[in-house]
Amino acid sequence: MLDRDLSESAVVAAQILVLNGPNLNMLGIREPALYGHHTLDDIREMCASRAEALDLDIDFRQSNHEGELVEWIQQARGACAGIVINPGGFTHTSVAILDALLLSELPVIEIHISNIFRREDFRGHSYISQAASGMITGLGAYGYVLALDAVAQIITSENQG
Ligand code: CA2
Repeated sequence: MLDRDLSESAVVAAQILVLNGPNLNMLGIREPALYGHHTLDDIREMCASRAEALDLDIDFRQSNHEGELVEWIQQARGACAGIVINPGGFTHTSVAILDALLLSELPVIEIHISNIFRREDFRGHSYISQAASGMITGLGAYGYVLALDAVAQIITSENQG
């Protein structure tokens, strides 16, 4: 009985870092035709609700600063089980974020609210994709929910050996 109690209390939900890059704090305020009506707080709530259903903990963050995003990714190594990232404009410019994600050795799902392949040519290239298990693009805020499903699936299959 004691053994069973100990093993049950040792079960801790896996933590997923959900990162948002520059200008995503403006969601719902401007350009709804491109990015929809959801605010970043709405998306945080959608993620929290899905994470609860999936038995995951989420750490949901946004920064306009590349170095801060790099530091958060470095801290996730060893502390988190996976990363969901919408790198915003850094998608198309940042080798530093790519390197941090590769160094993390964590499963990464890249998410974009808009379909980056239906927009300007420069948005069709992502540095981040080199570190990502997969990308969800163009499905609006719902893409974040799908990204959590995907990362949960990857973690489960990793744990099953
Ligand atoms: O579609 C996405 O999620 C993007 O990552 C959004 C980035 C853009 O640079 C990427 O190419 C695709 C831009 C985020 C800017 O967010 C805004 C929110 C409200 C109003 C204006 C911009």
